[in-house]
Formats: sequence, structure tokens, C-alpha cells
Amino acid sequence: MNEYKILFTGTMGAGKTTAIGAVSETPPIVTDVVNNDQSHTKERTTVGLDFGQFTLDNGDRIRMFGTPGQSRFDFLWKILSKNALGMIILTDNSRPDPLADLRVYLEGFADDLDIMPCAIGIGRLGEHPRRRWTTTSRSWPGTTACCRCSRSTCASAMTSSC
Ligand SMILES: Nc1nc2c(ncn2[C@@H]2O[C@H](COP(=O)(O)OP(=O)(O)OP(=O)(O)O)[C@@H](O)[C@H]2O)c(=O)[nH]1
Ligand SMILES: [Mg+2]
Repeated sequence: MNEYKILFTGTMGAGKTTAIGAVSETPPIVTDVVNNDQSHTKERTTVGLDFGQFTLDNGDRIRMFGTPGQSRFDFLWKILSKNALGMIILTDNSRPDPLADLRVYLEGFADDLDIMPCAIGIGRLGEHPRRRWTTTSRSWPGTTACCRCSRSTCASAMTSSC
């Protein structure tokens, strides 16, 4: 039986504790306390780590660890990512600039991400309220003109090879 460690990280309130608790086959270990951080209205926040686990059909075990979301606990990132097989970064798509939030984690975990795979989960809102502004105002690498309407500012952001 092998054991694999997956790290869940992301902004405060992105859903790390909820996600681990939802898939853990044992009661999750949580370290949430009453939230005194006025930058977020949520009632409780993680101040240590989350832990949950589940077993694959072949008997291998997946151990899930979650980081706290508040930046003052970012010294725990290196500790919690040690020996992880991969990472899941959860973003809160209801926040003003989820891409800037995401960048904090991509840069903060840059050393780990050189050697481990990463999945990015988008939570809370399926579409960002400023999506149209974002797609028409930024130049994405590889994006030329939309193959349907030929406009480079098309909200679909289709490439010429689509
Ligand atoms: N509507 C909605 N609510 C969500 C989603 N993901 C999480 N939540 C809710 O958001 C709240 C915060 O979730 P947590 O799991 O505590 O978030 P966290 O990332 O662990 O937060 P911190 O530990 O404070 O960093 C919970 O009430 C969840 O039910 C989502 O995709 N949609
Ligand atoms: Mg949490």
C-alpha cells in the first residue's frame, strides 16, 4: 500500500477546508477558529492545517493537507508542501482579481511547482463578474483573432487555429 500526499492551498475562503472534508473518508482534522480577519466576512478560518484521507480501489491512500488562507500563515506553506505528490490551488472567483490571487500561490510555491503537478480549481462563481472586461483588456499569449468573428477582442478569445 502506497501513500500519496496532496496539498490544497488558495485564498481565504476559497473552500480548502470544505473540499477536504467533502471527500475525506474519515472525519477531517480541522483547525478552524473564529475569524478576526476583517478582510473576509467568513465566521471561521483555518489557523493550522486541514487533514483528510481516502483510499483508492487498489488500497493506496491519498492524504490531503490544506493550508491556512491568511497570508500571515504563509510560513506554513513550505512545511505543508514537503513530499507532496501534487497540489490543488483553489481560487475564489467572487473576489475582485482572482488571477492576481492565483499568482501569489504560483509564485509562492514556484520551487514546488517545478517538480510537482498542479490543478487549479475555480470556486464560488462559475463566471467572474468582470470576465468581459478581463478578456477584452488583456493580451493573452497565443491569442490572435477569433476564428468566428475575426476580432482580436472577441470575448470568446478563440485563436486562429481553433
Ligand atoms: N457558493 C459556494 N460556496 C462555497 C464554495 N466553496 C466553498 N464555499 C463555502 O465557502 C465557505 C468557506 O469555505 P472554507 O472551506 O472554510 O474555506 P477555506 O479556503 O478553508 O478558508 P480559510 O481556511 O479561511 O482560508 C464555506 O461556507 C463553504 O461552504 C463554492 O464553490 N460555492
Ligand atoms: Mg480552511
